[in-house]
Amino acid sequence: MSYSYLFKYIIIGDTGVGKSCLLLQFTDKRFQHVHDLTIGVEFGSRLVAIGEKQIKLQIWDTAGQESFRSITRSYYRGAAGALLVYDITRRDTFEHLTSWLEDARQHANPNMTVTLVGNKSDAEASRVVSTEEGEAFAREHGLAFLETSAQTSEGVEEVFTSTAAAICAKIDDGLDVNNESNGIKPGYGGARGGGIRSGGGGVVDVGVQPARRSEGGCC
Ligand SMILES: Nc1nc2c(ncn2[C@@H]2O[C@H](COP(=O)(O)OP(=O)(O)OP(=O)(O)O)[C@@H](O)[C@H]2O)c(=O)[nH]1
Ligand SMILES: [Mg+2]
Repeated sequence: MSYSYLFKYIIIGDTGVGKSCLLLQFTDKRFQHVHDLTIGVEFGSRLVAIGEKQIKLQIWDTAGQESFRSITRSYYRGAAGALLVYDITRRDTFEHLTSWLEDARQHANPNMTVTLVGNKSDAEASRVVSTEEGEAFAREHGLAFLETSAQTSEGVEEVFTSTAAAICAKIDDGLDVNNESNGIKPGYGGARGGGIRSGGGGVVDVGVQPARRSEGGCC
């Protein structure tokens, strides 16, 4: 199947927040009840439509356990998008977000688009982090924000596609699609022109563009 661009994503956040389940729901529309601890890094991919363009998402699901942190860090480089996930039923996973952002700032491409994801929104009775707290953290750090449930699939499609839309907006603003360190590769069979300027760069805000701002443009 042809696509206009390939975007590389990473999913990061503490162990048990639901990173692998989010990926499984997005790629296979399934939910897994047991915590099958990720060892190192797993991988998935899927096409999404952004406007009239097909975008292939190549998604790296990292291990949240502290002991794998150095492996995880090596996957930041060359990622166009990151989903930074916490669990709305576990405050420690929310409190660790600044440390994850610090890692991203140190190891990722400065153009990387980061979306904050409050997962397990189905578990309302066990919620300890309010939606407002998530929104405030995202606002403070210039991130897009969504709550999701990998169990019911609520918000899952949107979190992946809105991040892709934000990356498309950066391409429209001149992000170099031929520089692989930006985590983007032109595909085949899709338009490579169509208003896209390449080689411009100029977006240097450490992955803090809101992910929901683009609905058209290049993609
Ligand atoms: N209720 C509920 N449980 C979830 C949700 N997402 C994941 N879980 C559960 O949370 C546990 C951990 O999910 P995983 O996706 O394996 O967590 P992870 O973030 O990949 O963990 P590591 O691989 O160790 O980093 C599992 O028991 C899942 O069934 C959700 O949206 N709602
Ligand atoms: Mg996992």
